[in-house]
Amino acid sequence: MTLDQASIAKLAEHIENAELEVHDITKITDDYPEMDWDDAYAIQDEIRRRKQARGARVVGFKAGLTSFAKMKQMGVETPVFGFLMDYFTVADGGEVATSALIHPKVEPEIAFVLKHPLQGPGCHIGSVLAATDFIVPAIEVIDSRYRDFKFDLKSVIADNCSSTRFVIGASMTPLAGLDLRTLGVVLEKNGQPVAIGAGAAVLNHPATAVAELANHLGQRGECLPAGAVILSGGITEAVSVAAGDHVSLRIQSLGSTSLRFN
Ligand code: OOG
Ligand code: MG
Repeated sequence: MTLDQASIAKLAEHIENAELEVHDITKITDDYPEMDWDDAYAIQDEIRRRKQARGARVVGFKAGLTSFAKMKQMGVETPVFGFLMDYFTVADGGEVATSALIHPKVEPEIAFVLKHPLQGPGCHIGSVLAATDFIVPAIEVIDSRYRDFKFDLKSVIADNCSSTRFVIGASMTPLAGLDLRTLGVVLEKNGQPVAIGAGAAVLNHPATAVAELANHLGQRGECLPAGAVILSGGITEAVSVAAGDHVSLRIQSLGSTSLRFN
């Protein structure tokens, strides 16, 4: 850690205000170039604490920057981890108000729901497969608070990895008999396919991203709880959206989900 508690609290407030007041900010490493990974996650934790103090609940966790397409798009090379709050949830087929967002993008993901909690360190793909109850298709809406969606890893971690909304499909698919690596993924905007991929794009198998997330949480004395939504990371690059857009995701064998931006 290089930052004191007062600076962490100040930066958390600064970033969270950008979310709540819907305006962009310059990346925080411009002003705090010496900050380290622990500082970045401490700021993210403080944003989570602020939301919980206002009565919001954590409903899930996410891994991000887990596919080569996303790493290339954002110019980074390591996964990052964040949390999902109750008010990020959009009903399947529901609406998202663009007036509450800065410059939203959507990305196709496979979401996991566990039947047993996963406690790292030491989780691997097998632990994740054994603990998984079912998987569902998910569209994550991301909205970096940083100007022009430009950031480095420490800045994006502090900003809870650009998290803002997500929708999941309503059919629960068990893993038995599925090879997640070869599941085809088609994201459509206004009826046109805009991003196409397969599960293997995420670290060769999306369950690997969930294992890394559990190990990350484990280092911090937390676990991945049963029943929570776990986003394993964008399979393709993220696609910009605007008011009026309808976005739908179809994943082979998993069904579909959609949302509309108003
Ligand atoms: C960071 C969030 C990345 C994913 O699935 O890769 C993410 C960003 O690209 O703004 O959620
Ligand atoms: Mg994502």
